[in-house]
Amino acid sequence: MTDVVSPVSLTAVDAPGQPTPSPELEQLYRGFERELLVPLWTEISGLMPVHPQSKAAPHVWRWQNLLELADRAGQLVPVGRGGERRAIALANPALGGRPYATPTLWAAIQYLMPCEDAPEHRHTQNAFRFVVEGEGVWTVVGRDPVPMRRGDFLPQGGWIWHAHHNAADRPMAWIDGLDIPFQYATETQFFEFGRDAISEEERVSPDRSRAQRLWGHPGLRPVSVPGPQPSSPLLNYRWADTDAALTDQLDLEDEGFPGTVEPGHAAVRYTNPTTGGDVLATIRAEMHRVRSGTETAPRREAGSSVFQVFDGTGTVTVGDSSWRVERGDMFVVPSWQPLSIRSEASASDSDSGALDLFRFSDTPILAALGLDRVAVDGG
Ligand code: GTQ
Ligand code: FE2
Repeated sequence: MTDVVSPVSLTAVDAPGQPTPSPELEQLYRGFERELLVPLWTEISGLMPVHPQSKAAPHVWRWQNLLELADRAGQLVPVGRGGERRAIALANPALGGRPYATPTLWAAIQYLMPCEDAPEHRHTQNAFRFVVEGEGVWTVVGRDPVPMRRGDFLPQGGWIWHAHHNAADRPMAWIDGLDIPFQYATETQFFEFGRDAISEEERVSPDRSRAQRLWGHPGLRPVSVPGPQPSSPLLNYRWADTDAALTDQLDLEDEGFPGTVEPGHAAVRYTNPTTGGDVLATIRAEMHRVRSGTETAPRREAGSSVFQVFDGTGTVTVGDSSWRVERGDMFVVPSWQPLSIRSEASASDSDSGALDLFRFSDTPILAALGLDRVAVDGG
């Protein structure tokens, strides 16, 4: 028989809201410990803070460093059955060394060498890929080869078979987002290995996925497919469409028509065409464009986000941290920490000179439970 050790040690303290210390009170607290009981009055500020106090820290990861280490892993670490993916996770410095960008979200850089395959598997974790540079990889999702190119967003709902295949003669990197920490906390994960190799006909590299041909026409859905689906059946959202939507939003603003989040700040959200809601059941994904010279109003949201700079340069402030960021850099915004973005013009920027930011968050989980909240300073 092992003794159960009480995880908390209670000490009577003379403080506002606390009972007056006395030998009897100490006796009571030893009784609580013996019976594995914890009173609310000693714990309330930690358990029920007036607003979220995230354990996660704001942090930035530099794309050049991620890429260099991923490339070195490409030389040293094979991809195959068991390890499954050459994916390297962003570990938030305040989350105890766990491979978690935030308490709910996994973010990783994934890397495939020329002609390499990552084997097929499926899992309950919802996932997506986002491509900041390069092309040449096809992800085979449920046997549909889906091209991955700069600016493309590729959602992949839980329990769908997937494998990746680099058809090019160059390595390719991209980022993955998954709800791994959330499913770890809720203990809801299932995983299954698929085929060790994809078939020759899945190795073809069509310009458009079958999903895109069926679902990729704005405002139109195939009549044959009934009902709402929990995650998007459209497997790739192409940069050309996202870019056009943002450009139109800012042009409309110039013409005096509303549509931007705030002056000089356009944003679009990737949606599930069967519901009009979030693209994945647990992950929200958006693209933001901040005009050069614009600074966004500090904004707090319940729940956490991860960003990747897609284009341009700027300065990002999250709580007490502030960083100058450029293409590929990734950063974390913990729950309820204020975020503000300043876009800078720079000679190396693309035509618009704007700062484009890809963002993903755990908002759909919160929204389903009525826990989503936003506060805009000065708003
Ligand atoms: O590409 O299938 O970053 O299963 C983590 C888990 C990527 C993937 C990750 C995965 C994948
Ligand atoms: Fe996977």
